[in-house]
Amino acid sequence: IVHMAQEIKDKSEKDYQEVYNAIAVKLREEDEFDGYIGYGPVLTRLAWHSSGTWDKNNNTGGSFGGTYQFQKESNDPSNKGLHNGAEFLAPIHKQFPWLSHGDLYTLGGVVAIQELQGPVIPWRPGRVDLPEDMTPDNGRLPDAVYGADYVRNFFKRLDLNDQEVVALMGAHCLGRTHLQNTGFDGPWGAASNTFTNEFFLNLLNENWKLEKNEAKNMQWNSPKGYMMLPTDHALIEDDKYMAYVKLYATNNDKFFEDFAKAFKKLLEGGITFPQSTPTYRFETLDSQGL
Ligand code: DDH
Repeated sequence: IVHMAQEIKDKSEKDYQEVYNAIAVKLREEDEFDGYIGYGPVLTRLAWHSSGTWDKNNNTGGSFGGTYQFQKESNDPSNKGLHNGAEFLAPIHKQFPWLSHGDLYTLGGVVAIQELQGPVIPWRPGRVDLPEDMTPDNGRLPDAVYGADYVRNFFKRLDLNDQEVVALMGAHCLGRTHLQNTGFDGPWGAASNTFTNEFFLNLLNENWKLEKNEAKNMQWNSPKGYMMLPTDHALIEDDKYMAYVKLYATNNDKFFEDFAKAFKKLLEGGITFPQSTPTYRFETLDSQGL
C-alpha cells in the first residue's frame, strides 16, 4: 500500500504556526498536570506511539491514518495513560477541525519537544484519516523488560538503526514512568520537563542497581531516585549502543541534531510526500516573544 500525503492547498505555514501556538499556549497554561510536569512528555509519547505501530514490511500502521482515535488502538495496554494526551488535544481539534488526526498527534509531539527547549523538528503536513478497520492490531509497541538484542530487532520494523535508536531514547529525559500505567515507577532524571541530554549523562554517571519494584517488575534505580527501564540500561550493556550514549552525553548539539532527524523520520514512517509538500520549521512561543 502507498500512503500518499494530501496536498493541503488552502493552508499556509501561518495556519500551522497558529495550531502550534494554540497547543503551546495550552501547554503553558495547564502546567499542574502530573505533579507540575505538564503535558509535554505525554504529548511526546502520544506522537511516538501513534507512529510506532508502523510495519515497514507491509506499510500498515504508523502515524498516517491517525488510527489512535479508535478504541482498538487507544485501548492497547501499551497506550495506558496516553488518553491524557488525547484529551488535551481534543479541544485543539475542535478549534482546527481541518487538521487530520495523524497531523494532530504528530504536531503535538513537535510542539512539546520544541516548547520544552528541545531542537526544532522539521514537520510536514498531509496525513489522511483512515477508516477504523485499518487500525493496526495491538502488540506493535515495545516491551520494556528486554535487552539490547530485542531493542535492535524491534526498531528494524520501523527502519531505524543503532544511532537513531539511541538518539530517540534520549526522549526519556522527559516525564516519568507511572506504576498504574506500565508497572514501572519514577523519573529518569531531575528535569522532567526540559529536553536535554540528561538521559545519557545519567546512564553513564549514576550508580545503578537492579531492583524489584512494587509491581514486581525489575528496574534500575539510582541513589538520587532516578530510574532506568531494562531497555534503557541495555544501551550501556551493548558496545555499539554505548558508543552513541557516550557521544550524546558529551555533545548535546550532536544529540539535538540527530534527535531531530530521527524523530522526523519516526513521525513520517510509511508516508509518501508529494514533491510540493512544504517542510515547516515552527517558531517557539519564546522566539515569537509570546
Ligand atoms: Fe518511552 N516509555 N519507551 N519512548 N516514553 C515510557 C514513557 C515515555 C519505552 C517504554 C516506556 C521511547 C521508547 C521506549 C517517552 C518517549 C519515548 C514509559 C512509562 C515506558 C514503560 C509510561 C508510563 O508509565 O506512563 C520502551 C520500552 C521504549 C523502547 O523503544 C524500547 C521513544 C522512542 C520515545 C520518543 O518519544 C522518541 C516519553 C516522553 C515518556 C514519558 C511519558 C510521561 O507520561 O511522562
